[in-house]
Amino acid sequence: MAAKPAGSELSMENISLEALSLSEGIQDSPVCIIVLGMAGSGKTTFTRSLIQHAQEKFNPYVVNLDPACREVPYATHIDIRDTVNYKEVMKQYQLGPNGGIVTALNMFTTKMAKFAELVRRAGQRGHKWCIIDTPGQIEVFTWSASGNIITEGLATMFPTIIVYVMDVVRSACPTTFMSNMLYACSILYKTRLPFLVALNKIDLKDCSFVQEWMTDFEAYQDALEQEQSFVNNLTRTMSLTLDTFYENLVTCGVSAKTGVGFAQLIKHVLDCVTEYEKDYKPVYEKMRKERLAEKQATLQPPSTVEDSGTAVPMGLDLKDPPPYSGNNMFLMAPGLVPQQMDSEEFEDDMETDAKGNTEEQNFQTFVQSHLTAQKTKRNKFIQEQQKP
Ligand SMILES: Nc1nc2c(ncn2[C@@H]2O[C@H](COP(=O)(O)OP(=O)(O)OP(=O)(O)O)[C@@H](O)[C@H]2O)c(=O)[nH]1
Ligand SMILES: [Mg+2]
Repeated sequence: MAAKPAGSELSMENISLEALSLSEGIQDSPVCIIVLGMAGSGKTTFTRSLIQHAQEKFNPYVVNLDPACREVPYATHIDIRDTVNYKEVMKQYQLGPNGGIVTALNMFTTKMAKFAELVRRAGQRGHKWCIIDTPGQIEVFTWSASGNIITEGLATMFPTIIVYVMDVVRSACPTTFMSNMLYACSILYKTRLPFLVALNKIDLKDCSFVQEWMTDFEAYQDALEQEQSFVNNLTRTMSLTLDTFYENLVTCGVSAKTGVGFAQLIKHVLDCVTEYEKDYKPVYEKMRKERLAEKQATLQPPSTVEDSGTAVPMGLDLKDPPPYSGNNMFLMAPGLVPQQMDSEEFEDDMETDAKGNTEEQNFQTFVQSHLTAQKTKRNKFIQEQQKP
C-alpha cells in the first residue's frame, strides 16, 4: 500500500478549533470573502481588482493562500508563502506539485486559531473586509480537510461569503460551462454559504450567453447540439438536474483586468452579507454553540471515581523529547505589522498557546512516522532490486 502523503491525516477531529474564541459569538467584521475558481479563471487578478475597488470603503485585509504562486500583484497582510516554503515541502516529503500544495495548506491550517485571531484583530482595527485568494487548483481548497477547516472556522466567527470566479471565454464551450456549474453547485451545497458567481473576462467575451444558458434550457441544448462530443448525453441530463440550482444563483459580469463591473459586484457582495446575517448566521451560531457545548462537556470532571474508569499506563515515554517543538510560523508580512499592534506582546501571547504547540507536535510526529515508513519502503525496494 502506498504511504499516505504528509498531512493527509489532518481533519476536524485532530485540529481543534477551541482557540477560535467560540464563546464570543460571530463578530460583525471583517466580512470574509473567499475567492474560488478553476485554475487560470482569474482569481488573483480578481482579488487585486476587488481590493482596489473596495479600498476606500472597506479597507480590506488581504490573505494569499496559494503557496505555489510566484508572485501576487497586491500587497498581502498574510501570505502562506511567508509561513510554508512549498518547494521545500515537496523536496523534504518527496511529493509532487499537488501533494506539495495540499501539504503546505495543511501545515498552514495547523495554525488556524492564530490565523483567525489575526483576522479578528484586523476587524478590531477597522478592516471591514478580509479577501482571501486561494490555490490555483480548485480541488486543493474545496475538497481538502484544510479548506474545510478554514471555511468553516471563518464562518463560525465572521460573516463569510464565497465568490466563484468563472472564465467566460473558456465557458463558451458548453461542456466546460457544465463542469464549471457542477463545481459551483457542489461548493454551494458543501459550504452552505452565500454564493456569488463572478463571470470574469467580459472584456474578451460578453457574458450574456451564460445568463441565457442558465435561464433558457433550450438555448443551452442548441449550443450543445453544435458540439460533437461523447459527453453530450451526460451533459444534457445534468443540465436538466441543475435547473433548480440556477434559480438561486446570483451572477455578475466583471473584467478583473479592466475593472468593469466591480461597482455592481460590490453591491452583490453586500447583498450576500445581508443574506448571511439573515439565513446563514443562525445556522453557524447553532454550530458554534454545539461546538462550545461539546468542548465544555469534555472538560467536565467525572462526578464519581467509578465514572472515571481504571487508570492505565499511557504508553508514552516521558523521557523522550518531542520530535520538534520549535515554532517557525509567521503569519504576517513583516513590513505590514500595523503600528497599533504590539507585535511582541502578541507573539508572546501566541507562543504560550499550549494547544498550538500540541498540534505542532502531533503534526511533526505524524511527519516523522511518514518519513520512517517511506525509508523502510525504499530500503525494501532496494533490497528487492539487488536480489539476483
Ligand atoms: N483579458 C483578461 N484577462 C484576464 C482577466 N482576469 C485574468 N486574466 C488573465 O488570466 C490569466 C490568469 O489570471 P490569474 O489571475 O493568474 O488567474 P488565477 O485563477 O489566479 O490563476 P491560478 O491561481 O494559477 O489558478 C492571466 O494571464 C490574467 O492576466 C480579465 O478580466 N480579462
Ligand atoms: Mg492565482
